[in-house]
Amino acid sequence: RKVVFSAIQPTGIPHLGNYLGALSQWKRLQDEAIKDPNIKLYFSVVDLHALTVPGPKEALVASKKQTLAALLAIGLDPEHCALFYQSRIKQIANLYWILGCTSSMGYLSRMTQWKSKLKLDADTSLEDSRAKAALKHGLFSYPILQAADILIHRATHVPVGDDQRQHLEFARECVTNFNSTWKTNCLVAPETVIAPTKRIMSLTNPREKMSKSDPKARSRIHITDAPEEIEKKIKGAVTDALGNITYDPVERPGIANLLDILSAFDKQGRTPAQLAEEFADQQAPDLKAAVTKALIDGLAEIRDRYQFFQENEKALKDAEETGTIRAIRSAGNTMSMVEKAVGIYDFF
Ligand code: AQP
Repeated sequence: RKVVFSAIQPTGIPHLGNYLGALSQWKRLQDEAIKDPNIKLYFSVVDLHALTVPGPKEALVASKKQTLAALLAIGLDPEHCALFYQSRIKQIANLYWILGCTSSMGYLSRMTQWKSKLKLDADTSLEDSRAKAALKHGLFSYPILQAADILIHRATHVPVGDDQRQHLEFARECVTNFNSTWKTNCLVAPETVIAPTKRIMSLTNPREKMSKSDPKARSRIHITDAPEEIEKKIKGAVTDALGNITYDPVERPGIANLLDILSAFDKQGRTPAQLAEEFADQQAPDLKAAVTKALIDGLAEIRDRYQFFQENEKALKDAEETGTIRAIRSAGNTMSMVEKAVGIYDFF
């Protein structure tokens, strides 16, 4: 039995990093699951997580729709995987609370993402009580919510980017704490599956990862960008003045990023280093032209399908409904076991 869970935040249309680092792997897993009925897939749009950075509710509603349409556009099929909004699975919040009762504050305080947030605020003003008040509990405890997302389906495999490694370790810690406290084995420790593709970097600052929340729209390629947008963004991508093409992610991150992208879309499956050799006598504009063409061709089908799903709300609703029913069934089974284990299942 292989149960796969993975998730994406509805914080905007997915970009090339989300696609190459996560979503394309989801599609590959679906291809496997079609051949093997022992593989079950749960892919969630985690809208409760998005609330850790509050924004206008209209923006969240729009982003949820865009994200779901993008998942369908890349070829995920509700017949073969459960696609659903996190907030529709009410059992997740129940499990979140129960896990929280056996989670260590110390462990949560040591999470890199929390520490970097603390440091950021400490740099602003250590003594400023307003800065401390601005730190929200949701940001501190969201690894528990993430653990609940995974454990509610008794997932065995969780494909994620490298930045999520520590949170997966925490989810396994939740399983150990829960199972040993309640003398049960009903929760399953998930395995972390790190995406094979490297991190895709920002086009405007290739030392930072490409991100949905970067205020510079030019820093990322959305998987739904029109050919002209792709051309403009790649033309403006920051490279260097060293001339010729070599693959050196440390010294030449901008060029290396373009080679990584080209390699990911290369029909012949050439590595970034092999592509660098092919382009050895050429210049950055030649490489950029090749990347632009590869992206326009490689994303064309996704763009068309996205348009279709954006305009067909019924198709979106049907897909989400099918996934939600499946996810609620799976979550309900786990929660019955969990409630029995802790003693809140029976009326008397
Ligand atoms: N640049 C990236 N390269 C490779 N993989 C990436 N992922 C994100 N950025 C890159 C992977 O995409 C999956 C879904 O990400 P998410 O939306 O849940 O959150 P994130 O990692 O925080 O992504 P963003 O784009 O940076 O969003 P914002 O700006 O909203 O925080 C994850 O598996 C992630 O590793």
